[in-house]
Amino acid sequence: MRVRRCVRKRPTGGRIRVFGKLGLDSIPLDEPIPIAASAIVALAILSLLGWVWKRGYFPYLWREWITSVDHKRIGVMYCVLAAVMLLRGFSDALLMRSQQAIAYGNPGYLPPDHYDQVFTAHGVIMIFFVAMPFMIGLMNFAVPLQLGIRDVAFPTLNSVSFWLTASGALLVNVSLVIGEFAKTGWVVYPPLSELRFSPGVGVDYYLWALQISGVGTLLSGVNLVTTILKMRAPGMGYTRMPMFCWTSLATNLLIVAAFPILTATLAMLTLDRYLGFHFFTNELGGNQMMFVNLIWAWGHPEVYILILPAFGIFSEVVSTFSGKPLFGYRSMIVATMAICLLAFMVWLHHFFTMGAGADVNGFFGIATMIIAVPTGVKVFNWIFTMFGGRIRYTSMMLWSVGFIVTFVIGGMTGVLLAVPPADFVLHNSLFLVAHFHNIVIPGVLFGAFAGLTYWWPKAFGFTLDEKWGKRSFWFWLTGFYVAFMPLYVLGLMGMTRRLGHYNVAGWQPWLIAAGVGALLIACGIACQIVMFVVSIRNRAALVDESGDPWDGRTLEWATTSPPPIFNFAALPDVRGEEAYWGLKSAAREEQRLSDLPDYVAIEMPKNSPTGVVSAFFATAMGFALIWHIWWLVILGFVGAWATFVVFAWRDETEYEIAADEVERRDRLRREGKAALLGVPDGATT
Ligand code: HEM
Ligand SMILES: [Cu+2]
Repeated sequence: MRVRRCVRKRPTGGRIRVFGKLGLDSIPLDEPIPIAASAIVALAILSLLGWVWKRGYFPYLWREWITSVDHKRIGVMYCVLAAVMLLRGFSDALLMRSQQAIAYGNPGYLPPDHYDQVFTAHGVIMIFFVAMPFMIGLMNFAVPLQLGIRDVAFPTLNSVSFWLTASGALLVNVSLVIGEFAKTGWVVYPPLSELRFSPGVGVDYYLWALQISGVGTLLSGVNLVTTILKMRAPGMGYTRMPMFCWTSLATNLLIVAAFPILTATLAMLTLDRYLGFHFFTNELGGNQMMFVNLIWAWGHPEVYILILPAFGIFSEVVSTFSGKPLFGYRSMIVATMAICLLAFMVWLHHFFTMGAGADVNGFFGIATMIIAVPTGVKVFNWIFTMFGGRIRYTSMMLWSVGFIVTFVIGGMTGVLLAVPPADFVLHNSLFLVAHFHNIVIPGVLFGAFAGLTYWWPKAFGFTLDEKWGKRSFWFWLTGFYVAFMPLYVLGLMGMTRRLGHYNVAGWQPWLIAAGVGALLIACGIACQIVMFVVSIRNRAALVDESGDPWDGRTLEWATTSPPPIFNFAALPDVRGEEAYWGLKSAAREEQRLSDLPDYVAIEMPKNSPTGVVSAFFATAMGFALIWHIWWLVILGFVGAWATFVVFAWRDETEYEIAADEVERRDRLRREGKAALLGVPDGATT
């Protein structure tokens, strides 16, 4: 995200350039903002690394986290990645909000070249490296626990997926210092993104960052679909799965179906840019509308890939904190699968103005509106779950109620945009920008925050500070309204999106208001940082001994907090919906815990550096492809491939945890449960 002159191929006079297009002039030493920003970031990273090194934490991090194939650890790392990238994506948002607040009748402080990179980077980072890793991380963490199993289907592959995602995020951040990022908007429409109009490396950073992380996403989709279809605890039929597992299944089916489209589309644009193909050029048979069709054939399902897991989280939270089973569980499943199917039938609403004609537009407009039906079913189910319940207004419940109210507004403006004649007026305006933030902020971010707070004690053994959590919620909620409601007005006033400066006096007050909203959101983020610090400091007081701090209903609360590496000493025997609630009720009624199982040794997968090492090579390969450093491309590719093969060849991929140890851990768990439920300790009987 920085200003660059076009990097044109220079005649090399017959010399071979060892570093491709890369040279000292690729680093923008003459531009203070990116250089200062990256210097600060580099300093922070170096001091963090220095601290880790000095304290001797490196071996621990390597052994327990970086090479871990444990789904819980990988889930946590995804969330850390998402949280860090949220800070980056939000800084971009602050840059845009402050620029637009002042840039009436003057150029503001960000030159156009720079501004264009900022909005592109913001969109890309928020979608691919904040929303996606939050959702994939939470699914990774919670789904195997909820299913009552020990890990995902392919644990090592899971680690590969994570590290490839991290590799993509790294490449996007490298573009801040070396070269430039795309200036095309986050869906890189040709012909603007073709070599002719974007000759720099910005679009290439975009292409390779998304291809590498996209492979990771596809693999994790395959992994989770397999896990959910094949690996549930005994007795856990499909209609006994927690709602979060259902929405995760739908999400991962969408990933498996949609991400290959993205891969193919970006590959074709890559061929255009690297080898002079003409898939999407204006001349020689190319068709740019083909790109627009394809990218949205992925892009619309992507919206549901992000939102469905959040729907699942809200379902768990609303039911738990209303003290009731989820209302209309089966209708919720039908609604989820209906959304999953409809997600593939509406993509054309992203380009009603293409000129497909009234009939086609009418069809896609109506198909889009139909999605409101299953979504409405869900909203009513959440409300009916709360109705008559004993509601505990924890911060998680606040995020959920804030979501329901706000999301309904965003949904309605979406139905409005689905009316083709209305879209002809509003498309490409700030009305659209307001609409989709009105969906993704409550729908995805609030869901992620609710999920983080909900499962944090499961991951770390202590709860998060509620006072700071609630403060953060109120700042985020009010900040959202102040930042985005003005954009609806601005859209209706005719302000188009992606404007770096403007000369309509009437717009400025609304843009200043939007800037104030962004500052309120910044306070919300600050409260979250305080929340983490305060909670970690007070962890002794916030400790969760029972493994079940929220009086939960699903199986993740049956094990300890944090769970042992194998999650469950014996796989739970599921006898109905809400498996853990059933176990708890039975224990209370019979005044005893379930019988002691026969403890046997458990085999768990060994940690593996496959993920991190192959992602290291993949990053090198991506960087080399961006800069045309062909020897490094080959080295990176061979390295990644060889790593994969060498580690796949290992004979011993599992280790054993002795039955004694399993028993010891489980007796501790039973003591906690006995104390929680007020029944005599089953371990002694
Ligand atoms: C947290 C507060 C956020 C603020 C203040 C914010 C602000 C903005 C602004 C000012 C723009 C440019 C609008 C224009 O075209 O003039 C924008 C664009 C965008 N934002 Fe956000 N945003 C936020 C969060 C998010 C989140 C959470 C996501 C997605 C998960 C997101 C996705 C996007 C996308 C895709 C674009 C379009 C980029 C493009 O035009 O290519 N934003 N945002
Ligand atoms: Cu759409």
